[in-house]
Amino acid sequence: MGQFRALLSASYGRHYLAQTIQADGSHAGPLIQVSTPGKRHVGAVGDRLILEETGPDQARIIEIEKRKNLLYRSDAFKSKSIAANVDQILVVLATAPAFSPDLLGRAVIAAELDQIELRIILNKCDLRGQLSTARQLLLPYQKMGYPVHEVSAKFDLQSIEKLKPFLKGKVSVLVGQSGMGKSTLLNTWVPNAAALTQDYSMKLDSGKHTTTACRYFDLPEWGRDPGGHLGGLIDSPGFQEFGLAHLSESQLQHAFREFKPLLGQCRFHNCRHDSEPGCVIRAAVHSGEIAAERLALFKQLLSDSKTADVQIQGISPSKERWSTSPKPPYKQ
Ligand SMILES: Nc1nc2c(ncn2[C@@H]2O[C@H](COP(=O)(O)OP(=O)(O)OP(=O)(O)O)[C@@H](O)[C@H]2O)c(=O)[nH]1
Ligand SMILES: [Mg+2]
Ligand SMILES: [Zn+2]
Repeated sequence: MGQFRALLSASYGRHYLAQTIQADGSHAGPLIQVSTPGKRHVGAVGDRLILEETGPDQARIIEIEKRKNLLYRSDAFKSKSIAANVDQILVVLATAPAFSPDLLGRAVIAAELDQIELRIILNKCDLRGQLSTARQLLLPYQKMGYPVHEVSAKFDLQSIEKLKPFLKGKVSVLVGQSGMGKSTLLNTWVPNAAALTQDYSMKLDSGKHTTTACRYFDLPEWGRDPGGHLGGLIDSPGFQEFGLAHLSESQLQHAFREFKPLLGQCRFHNCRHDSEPGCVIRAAVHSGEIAAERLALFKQLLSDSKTADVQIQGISPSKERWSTSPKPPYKQ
């Protein structure tokens, strides 16, 4: 039986669905149920696979091609992949229900770590009442240079159209809390997404887990860039927590974009910007240059990272157990 290349297009836990990669870069044909021999091949949506047919619409993983990045979240105990090989993260927020600034802050750190482009989409701008509060919360991010797009997926199609040029030729992943409008955005950009979503859920464990699965969708032809690359959009389930316990202290220091110009200028080279004298980061917070919430987030992430270390050295087995290939960034 032959081997062929396919895209891992949906995953729920260890259940994967894949689609054949066509010559034009699109993904077509029936959804293939993928089995993973042993624990060797832990995949993520967006992974490119070498598969071997084992039956009608069934195959096993021979190899996961080297990925350029892997977006995942982790706490002290386990990690969950979101997507692999992404070019862009679209953080979807809404005016109402109010979004969590903490989750936004963490998504930004994850993007910075892998140098993945990030855009903030503020959806439901038709709900005018809450708009100014939301804008206020986004100011620090705008100041740091992250693009913010105000849209209404439901009532302002023009605002959605305007984003299309940013999606062309790229693989973008929609992340955000439940109810922010990720799937509504997807359905506006990819008209056949609803049908494909149904197909995914039917084949993925009899549809029980639709809302917890990550799924890949090809963009329509408008999503092709001048070089001929067709963009894609990954819809992810809404989550409340974005654990980044896998980041080391040094990675954390460098993942805060606005800290960068000041790094190395604190009196102590190993300053944690906590209560050390001569801390330039804290001084920047006092002068209003750096938002206080960002320093608070830094301290929180540093403490999460330490807790994870304790778990790893103590009761829990090695981090290796949840690692994927290539390995996620380890602590230094
Ligand atoms: N007023 C308003 N409602 C919207 C807009 N976009 C989406 N909604 C509504 O918000 C609700 C949630 O939208 P979804 O697209 O399912 O949200 P989601 O982010 O995919 O949520 P999960 O799949 O649970 O993570 C739905 O009832 C949508 O109709 C908008 O622009 N304005
Ligand atoms: Mg959704
Ligand atoms: Zn400092």
